[in-house]
Amino acid sequence: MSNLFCRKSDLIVHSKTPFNAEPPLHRLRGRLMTRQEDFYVRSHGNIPQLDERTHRLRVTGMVQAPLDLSVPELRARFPVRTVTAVMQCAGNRRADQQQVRPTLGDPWAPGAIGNTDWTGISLADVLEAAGAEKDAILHVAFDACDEVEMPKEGRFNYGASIPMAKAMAPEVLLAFAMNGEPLAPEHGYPLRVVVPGYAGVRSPKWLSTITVQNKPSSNHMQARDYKLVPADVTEDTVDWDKGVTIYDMPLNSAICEPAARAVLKTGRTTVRGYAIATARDVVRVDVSIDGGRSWRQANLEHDPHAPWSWTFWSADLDLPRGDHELTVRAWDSAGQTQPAQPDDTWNFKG
Ligand SMILES: Nc1nc2c(c(=O)[nH]1)N[C@H]1C(S)=C(S)[C@@H](COP(=O)(O)O)O[C@H]1N2
Ligand SMILES: [Mo]
Repeated sequence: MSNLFCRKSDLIVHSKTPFNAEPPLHRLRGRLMTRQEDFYVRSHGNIPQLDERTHRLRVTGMVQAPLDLSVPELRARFPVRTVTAVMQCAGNRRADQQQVRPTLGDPWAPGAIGNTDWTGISLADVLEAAGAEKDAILHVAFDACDEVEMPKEGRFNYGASIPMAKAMAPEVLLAFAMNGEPLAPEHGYPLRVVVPGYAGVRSPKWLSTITVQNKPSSNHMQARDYKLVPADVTEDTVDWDKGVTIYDMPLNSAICEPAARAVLKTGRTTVRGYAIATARDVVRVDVSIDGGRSWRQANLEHDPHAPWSWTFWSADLDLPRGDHELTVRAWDSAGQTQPAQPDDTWNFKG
């Protein structure tokens, strides 16, 4: 663990056990490809210390030929590929919702997100080799090595699932490297799932088992958490079976610079941030200096070869003397934009 605190010493730590931390926003916005040491960490349990030579991945369930392979065996047997993609926690920017009303969960600023080159093998290739049934109504469940402990549920291994249609998509990886470096222990060494476009919760780290099955994972993370509920539902009244499972993440954008409540010189200021539209493209970003009464367009920076990557935006603004409320909103390629008021998306889970 001491190595972890050295590597991640520059992050804003929300909790030490389990370890949850995010980078300062100016560093996050400093590079299109987030460095591993700047990459947020979201963990629900311990950080297992595993060895890629002894760690095994099992593929089971509705498959003709179950597999049991080490990471070197996976690497040798399947084509290795790299996908540039954002990983984002479903709780990213929760601190903004908490300004509306309190919620459960850590107060993530806009730093629970990162963009990197993930290198690994396609989940689709592994499912193919196992002779998996591929009906679109099926689900692919993942189990991990870390142990989560909760007051009511007790101790259990982290797990989640994704629908078969997404599992067969070429961008979904079993990854062993970030930006060409082996995964750090806190990011899932030696093997993790990466589901571009989906909330981070569906991308288990320290992957041990893949199960093809006819229903979503029954793991707490899938069945009793990470679901979208309306604003009138509370911790006491929530019916998790009625919540909508968070898979694809919504359109989002954030201001990284200047920092909130910054005191600036009068005159020209460059405002910078990121925007994401997951499966769609960000086509426009608007910035306002009067809390959303008037808008002007920002410049966009996006790698056209990396559809799962984020979009960086910037705008040079002339700020007269006085207080200014800076606001940003992104537009996606379907012409949709973000809600005008933070209250519109508030829920007790944040
Ligand atoms: N095994 C395991 N996988 C996990 C988690 C976890 O706690 N345990 N957290 C998930 C959540 S909620 C997120 S947002 C991402 C965070 O990945 P990172 O820590 O590499 O940034 O991992 C996901 N995969
Ligand atoms: Mo998350």
